[in-house]
Amino acid sequence: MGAADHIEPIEKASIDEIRALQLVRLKDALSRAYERVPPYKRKFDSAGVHPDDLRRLDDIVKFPFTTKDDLRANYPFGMFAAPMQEIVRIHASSGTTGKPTVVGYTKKDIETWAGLMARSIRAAGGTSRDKIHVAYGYGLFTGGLGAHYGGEFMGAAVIPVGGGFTERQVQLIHDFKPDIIMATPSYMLAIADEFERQGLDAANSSLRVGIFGAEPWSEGMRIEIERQMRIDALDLYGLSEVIGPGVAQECIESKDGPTLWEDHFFPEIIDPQSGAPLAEGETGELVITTLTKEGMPAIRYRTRDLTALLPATARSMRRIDRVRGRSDDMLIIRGVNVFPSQIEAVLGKDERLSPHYVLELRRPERLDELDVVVELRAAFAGKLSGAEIDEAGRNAEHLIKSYVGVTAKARIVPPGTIERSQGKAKRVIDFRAKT
Ligand code: DLL
Repeated sequence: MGAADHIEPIEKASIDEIRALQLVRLKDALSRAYERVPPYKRKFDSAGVHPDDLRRLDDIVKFPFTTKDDLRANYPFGMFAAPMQEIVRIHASSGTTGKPTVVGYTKKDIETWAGLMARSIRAAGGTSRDKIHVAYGYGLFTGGLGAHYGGEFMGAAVIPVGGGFTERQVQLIHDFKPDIIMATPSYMLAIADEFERQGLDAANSSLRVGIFGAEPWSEGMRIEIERQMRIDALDLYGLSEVIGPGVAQECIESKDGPTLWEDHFFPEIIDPQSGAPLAEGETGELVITTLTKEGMPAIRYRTRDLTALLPATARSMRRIDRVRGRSDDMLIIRGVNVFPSQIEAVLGKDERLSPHYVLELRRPERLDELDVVVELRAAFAGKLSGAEIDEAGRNAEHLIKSYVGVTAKARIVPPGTIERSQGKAKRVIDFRAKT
């Protein structure tokens, strides 16, 4: 094993050492933002705070939050803290509405990111001897290039396939025999189905590990992917505004939620309504401050992702709970808060139902109606009578009512009916008239 295959000392450092490093870096990050990014200076000044007011890590709460709206208001480059001459890469994430959010990286940022992605791949069980099939999209999206640079940084052989062309994905896995695959979890399922369609046994592929993220996925989906592909499936978290993938990664030895790389990111959990800090273990909105980013630091960036901070296990750094969804993905159906991933989790309890589903929302009169459209699992196709399929539908409705608390109508459809995603899956189709 080469040096690149070993855990970095900081991953196992004492808590005191990590907190001391965070404090030094946080002071730097605040000063950099204040001195170089006019929108940060304005926000700090109007909140009456100065970077010197941070003496302890807890003092972070005195500083104002940053939101996606701040990034949009300063589109495209107004939040950059380095002159364009020092910027070597620009990424952007397309929002569902309005302008994309733009992020810039210096040379050092790209190295930091590659190092963090290498660390993440290693935490998932990867080594420099591995071949890594990257099926995340390349381009403005951070998934493909983030995975790519991380894999190369650690000395693995990267196969930059990108998203889409599912038939070819299977052919390349079959011929090149990669050890690791990196994709969105929903796209992994589409690839698994394609193996079957081509008459190939997915469980006997060369793959050993899958590193999945960029969208919420459930424990049931993990079991499904691990069973179909016979691999270890690990959770990778990140967002472009903060760096991209590689903010947090689940460790293969514990498989208990992503470890957040605290030497580069300072996490907080807040109540999404009041903004008040929440204690470890409580679920709320994840807020991240970048500790080392040069090109575009993020100070108390509100991710909108709902999760909890959990105690350290496989490393010295804290973990986050599986991100179940974003506050803006939450559906309110007749007053009940519902995340698509909750529905996904309960559908997984019926072996007749596949993990391919979509939620349809309608408002025929005054009340919202939720239709859960879910595919029958291929193994049951053609084997169940109409009455048995009806029964599976009623069971899905019952599970949703008892576990999620909403009344839904389930529609069981044949395998292959629901459009497959090649990146982030679209789980909700909203037919309600916009008012
Ligand atoms: O999705 C970065 C990424 C690429 C992460 C590849 C992991 C793997 P964005 O396009 O900016 O960046 O979207 C970020 O995706 O705020 C979450 O809502 C969601 N997300 C990312 N990873 C996970 C995950 C990339 N593991 C947004 N579980 C984030 C749940 C995730 N949601």
